[in-house]
Amino acid sequence: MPIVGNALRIPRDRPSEFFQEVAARHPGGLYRMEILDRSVVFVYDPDLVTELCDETRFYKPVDAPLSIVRDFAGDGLFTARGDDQIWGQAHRILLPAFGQRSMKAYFPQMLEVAEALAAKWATADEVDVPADMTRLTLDTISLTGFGYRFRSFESPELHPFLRSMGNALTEAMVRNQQIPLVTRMKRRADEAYRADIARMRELVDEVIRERRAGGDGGTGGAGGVTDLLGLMLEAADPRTGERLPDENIRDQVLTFLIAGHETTSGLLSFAIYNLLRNPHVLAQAYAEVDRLLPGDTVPTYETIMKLDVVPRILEETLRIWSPIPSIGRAPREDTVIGGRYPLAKGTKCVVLLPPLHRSPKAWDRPEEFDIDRWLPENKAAHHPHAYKPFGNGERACIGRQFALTEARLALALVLQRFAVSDPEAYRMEIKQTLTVKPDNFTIRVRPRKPSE
Ligand code: MNH
Repeated sequence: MPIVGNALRIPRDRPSEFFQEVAARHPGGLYRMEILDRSVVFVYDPDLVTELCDETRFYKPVDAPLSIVRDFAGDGLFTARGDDQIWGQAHRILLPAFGQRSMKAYFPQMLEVAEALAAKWATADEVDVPADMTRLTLDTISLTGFGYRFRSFESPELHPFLRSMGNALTEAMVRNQQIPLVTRMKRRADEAYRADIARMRELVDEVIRERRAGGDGGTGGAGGVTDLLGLMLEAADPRTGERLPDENIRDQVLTFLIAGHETTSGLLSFAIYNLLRNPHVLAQAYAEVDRLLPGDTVPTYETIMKLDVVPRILEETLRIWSPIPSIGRAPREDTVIGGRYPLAKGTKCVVLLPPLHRSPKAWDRPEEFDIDRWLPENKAAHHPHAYKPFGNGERACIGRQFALTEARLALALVLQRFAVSDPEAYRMEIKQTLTVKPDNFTIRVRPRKPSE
């Protein structure tokens, strides 16, 4: 259609499933669609994606929807433009907070939050998995990153920050498919959007204020390692010698509060779903946890790093159900991919992760949940660019190790303590904001008896 293109055909609450359905009808591995004033090329053939992942030819463009998310995440790492020097500066300052040594230092705090989840589940019968995984991951990033306690497990309601965040992300998605004139006309929606952004910023200011009032550099709880906020407040960029401006610190804190929890809670929820659908894998996982964490052994960082089945469950979950359904790429110059598809400089390309991760060209029995794909001997034979749950290149996820450490621990603790089941055999319903996760997913949990 004129002006809006195909925008009206794209369902607002599940755009990613729509793009996937179109992909299923176009087995060639790419298609182009006009959306508003943009011409977008969707790509999911592993060999074409390989070309898009070449950093000398393509970059991550910060256009819609990320340019809309900038309304609240500003110049945080996720939404900053790659050629803007603030991105490099923040990236270099924060990188040390994501190394192995930091993960080990955060471990006691990760355990404290995981124990809060286990304590809640010990007295529960039915639990809302995505809601509790959201509590877990939000409390974990805020405690380890900023020394701030949300205490989400103490409240039956999710924290108001999450409501504002959910509203703002939903509005960003709506705006992504709406012409700017309509966005300007919807005054009410705009007021609500601004109010939600203001509420999120208030919380960020409180987090920073608390730290400054406390007077320590963030080396407090984290075993002598400076946490994210400590680094941002104290450290200078090794290259330019400059510190981050206050305004950028606010953008980063909000970015980490969002990026640091939305995806990992989705991963954990999808992982539990996969275990329930695949009882033989669940049995393998119980056997591993009983061997490494018998009885009520308290998990240590070292034990968690010895797990083998649990991390393979997480890797396979990220293949079949990627919490981030797509990443954006654009060519630096006019180019041709696949030897025959011309792309003009700056063309918006979207790598669709679900069809890439299930491409028959790269994966045997792609629909099957098979954790043995991730055995070292099988991994070596994978297509090099058919698995991108953490994105690509220099703009790939900085929090990957953080997420995987946190998720290994949480899943291991759940398996050590609980027999999980879903008597009603949950059927997957996807809820999408910027990320996707299961909706209305409740399960039954029972404390485990030694023989179970
Ligand atoms: Mn994470 C970027 C996926 C957990 C912080 N993350 C990305 C990208 C993907 C991604 C994909 C690249 C997006 C793009 O190309 O536009 N992230 C994940 C997944 C998980 C995850 C699947 C969990 C599972 N991410 C985390 C955690 C944190 C985090 C945990 C923080 C503690 N992620 C980020 C940040 C970026 C990012 C910050 C932006 C990095 C950059 O561009 O410099």
